Amino acid sequence: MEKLIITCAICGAEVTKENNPNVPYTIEEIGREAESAYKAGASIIHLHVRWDDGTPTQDKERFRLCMEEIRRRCPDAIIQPSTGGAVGMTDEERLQPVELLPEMATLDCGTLNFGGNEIFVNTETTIKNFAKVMNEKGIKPEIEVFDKGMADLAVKYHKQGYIQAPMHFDFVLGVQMNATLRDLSYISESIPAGSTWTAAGIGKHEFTMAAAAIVMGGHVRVGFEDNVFISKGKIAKSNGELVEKVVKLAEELGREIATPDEARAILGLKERK
Ligand code: KMH
Ligand code: ZN
Repeated sequence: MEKLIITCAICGAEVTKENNPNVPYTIEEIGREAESAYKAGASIIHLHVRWDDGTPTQDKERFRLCMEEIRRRCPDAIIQPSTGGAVGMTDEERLQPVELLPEMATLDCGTLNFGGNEIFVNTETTIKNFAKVMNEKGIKPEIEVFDKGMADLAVKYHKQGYIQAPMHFDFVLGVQMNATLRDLSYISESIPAGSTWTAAGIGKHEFTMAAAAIVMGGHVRVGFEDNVFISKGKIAKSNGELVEKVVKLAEELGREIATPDEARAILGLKERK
């Protein structure tokens, strides 16, 4: 089986210091959490940024400063900014970090309920425009999939020329689709051969979905964006602690961890200059 790529979603846009005091807001805190994940074995840092008071932002300059801080501490990590941002942001706001030409960025492939009155809107026009811009800039999309229909839409847009192969999917389980082995098997078998995928189990599902992905040949995402607990009722000290737990699972299950450059090769990213 190919080596395991661990992505760490260190911050997100929704989780707060009230949920876990170690959730990063400042540039220094973002750097600290990225470094903890990287040192533990994460090769990809999925990045949202905040203002110092915790408000989520897609501000390009804030992203630039956070990415510089991450590169200083984790020189070869793959930085993957979010273009999802937070619910209610405009497309223009959300797209700002792609101007910094990261190696990857997220591409959310459908609209979904996001709890309460919140709807995370991704129309066909939005998705195709984001895909086109990323393609023009040579940025590999990580296709964010919250249910099976979104995977189908991504394949349709691929066939229409908007998303290039090999496609890389992130299956987010526990927001809209259930976090079960049946769901993960069904969705991971529904994508084109030659694609890669990672599983992000939300909340209490983080480590069960991680274990499943490890044995199924997928990759794993963990991090405060998805879950703030290291075990039932116990707050994680850092994102690194969550990554360490995945590394231990992978060791037990006989799967080696990919370095960032090995992750680049698996994902078909260009080599670092
Ligand atoms: N915060 C969500 C509204 C992404 O990073 O692309 C969107 C999200 C997905 O987190
Ligand atoms: Zn995100």
